[in-house]
Amino acid sequence: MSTVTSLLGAISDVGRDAKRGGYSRPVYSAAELDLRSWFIAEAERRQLEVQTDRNGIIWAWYGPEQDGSLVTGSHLDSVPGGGAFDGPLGVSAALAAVDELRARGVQPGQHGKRSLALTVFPEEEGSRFGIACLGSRLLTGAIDADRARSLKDAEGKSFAELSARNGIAPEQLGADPEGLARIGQFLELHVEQGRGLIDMAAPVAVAGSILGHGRWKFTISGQGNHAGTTLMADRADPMIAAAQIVLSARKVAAAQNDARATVGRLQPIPGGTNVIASRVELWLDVRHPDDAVTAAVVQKIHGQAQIAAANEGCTVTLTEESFSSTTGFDSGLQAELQRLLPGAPVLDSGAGHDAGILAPYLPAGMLFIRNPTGISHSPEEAVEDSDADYAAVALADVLEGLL
Ligand code: HGY
Ligand code: MN
Ligand code: MN
Repeated sequence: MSTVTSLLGAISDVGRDAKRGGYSRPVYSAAELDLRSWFIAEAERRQLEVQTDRNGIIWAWYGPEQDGSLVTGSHLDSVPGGGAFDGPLGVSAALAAVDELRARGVQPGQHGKRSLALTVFPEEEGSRFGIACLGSRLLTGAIDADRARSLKDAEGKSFAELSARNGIAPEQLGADPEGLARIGQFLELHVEQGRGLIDMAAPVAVAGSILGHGRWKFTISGQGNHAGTTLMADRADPMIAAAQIVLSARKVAAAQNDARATVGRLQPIPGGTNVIASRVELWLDVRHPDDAVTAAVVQKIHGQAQIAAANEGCTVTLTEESFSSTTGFDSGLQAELQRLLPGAPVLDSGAGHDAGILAPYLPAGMLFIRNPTGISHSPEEAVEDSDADYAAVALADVLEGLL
């Protein structure tokens, strides 16, 4: 069994979700903290110098900590009911690549070579505090630190509180130019979250770009009431407007080439079987290569939501929670990756990644590893052992070539 499959095997029971299937590993949950400890132990076993920075990003140094280093990593948090590979594959492949480099006698930080650092970014999925790639946004200053501190999870706990509980001083959260200067180039290896590599019959691809994407929250307010004593004509039921928003998201996006719109999360309040909801909160994820089209899609859905709410005697508000423009990766680094991985196709990503947040600040790139189901953010996400083995070798080849 390869190092990658044995590393992933060692964490295969951490954060299993019996209700949803797959894994639920929200940032700073017991499961994600276990994964952090696992990573730190594996890094220390490899004599890497480990530290957690003021934004909760874990750095494991192979060679002296220095500016302009080569950095590779991913994340360990998951979506609710997610797969085993989204995040942990990149982290495990990075650990296995360290073994590979050592076996090849490659010594980062010596003989004129740059140092190598492995990183784990917190809250990449934004599943607990709502903002995707929160850790890399904090590092780069792409999110206001006060806004980050005040983000709340479903139980009303703030990111500041959870950070403090895990040894991260809330007042220290925020842009970290010294940390950013440590990264000369960033490379993230990630499971492919679609069917591209299946259709191309290739084990690895080099990333070309990341599709622009954002998250918007709709709050529909009506009149909470009794399901039995309230006649149909007397209702202002926010669930009715919410249902029409879900349908309009599908209709509007389906009519717009290349657009994607999803409502994956909808919360009636109070949420009783025999209760007409007083309020419904739902979250819309919209993606398109052209940011102006994304905005137009959201606006159209919002317009239809206002009509649906008015027809039901309800009101609706819309808040943008996060947005990332379509991001092209550094062409020079992309060319290097293609040179070091002859024959690897270039694949654009419909999924967001920390590498995409870093890309406007420094040369960043990604490698995608084949997923035979083409399914992700679901327990059916998969990577064949042979491709997992190959991931470590491909990453080591690229790191050796870039060092
Ligand atoms: O949502 C995304 O695109 C990524 O998986 N965080
Ligand atoms: Mn991911
Ligand atoms: Mn993901």
